[in-house]
Amino acid sequence: AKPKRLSYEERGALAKNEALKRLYQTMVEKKSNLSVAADVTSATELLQIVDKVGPHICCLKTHVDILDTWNDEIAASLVDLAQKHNFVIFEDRKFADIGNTVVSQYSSGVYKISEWSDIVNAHIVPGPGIVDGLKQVGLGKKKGLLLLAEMSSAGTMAKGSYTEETVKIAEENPDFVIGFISVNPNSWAKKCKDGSLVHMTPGIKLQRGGDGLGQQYNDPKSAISRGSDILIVGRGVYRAEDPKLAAQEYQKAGWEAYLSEL
Ligand code: 5IU
Repeated sequence: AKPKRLSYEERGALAKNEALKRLYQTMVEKKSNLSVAADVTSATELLQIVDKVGPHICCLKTHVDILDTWNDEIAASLVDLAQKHNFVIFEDRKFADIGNTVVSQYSSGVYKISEWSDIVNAHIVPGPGIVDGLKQVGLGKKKGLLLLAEMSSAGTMAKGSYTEETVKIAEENPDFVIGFISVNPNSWAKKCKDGSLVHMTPGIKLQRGGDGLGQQYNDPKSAISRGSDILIVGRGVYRAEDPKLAAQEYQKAGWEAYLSEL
């Protein structure tokens, strides 16, 4: 039999980062390990969808650079919705530059991501300096960083020793790195001694398959059994006829899969 997993409560108690503690707490309070990727291009539609799915998610994943418009008011509305429905905001920015550049990309520009998002993510292609740069901006603001250990797309080069290197960098930065973007963490994360680190997994859909552009879908139950903690669902929710109902369905599927692992 598979060894039992630590509960989200237990993981939260081990967490060394404020944003990570908050994330686990939200999951427990709402009985949700669902993150919705609301990848619509209309800012108005984004706010409408988030208000509908808000009660069912622990985390909202955004791609702010696909929106047709952006201003401080939209940022404030997202933060209001996060408070209203109790979820954290993860901007899927995938930083990939040298430390000095990501400092500005994270804090400045049109989007000022560090002002409204709780979590961001980064590739480790540049080496650990990217974490140092992002940490300089985010640590004092109680933010957290996910490292891209794996990707869900076909032919991804994030595998093998590259994936394992993310564990090393994460464990060297326990105050700021809160976990990974993972697809099959049970196959590599045993080397990770820090049991608090979270695995968030994109490419989730109740109907498996792909999208013709490289995306590969896995269903909630098998993703959780492969070691995932949080399921990221985009089109499965926002393209559904009733996004609220779909979010509810994914919430239930993800939570039942989690309970069956304990
Ligand atoms: N996303 C992936 N795969 C990855 C990473 C991010 O799909 O490896 I890192 C993002 C892209 C999109 C969402 O915002 O997750 C998945 O959306 P769909 O469920 O619509 O495929």
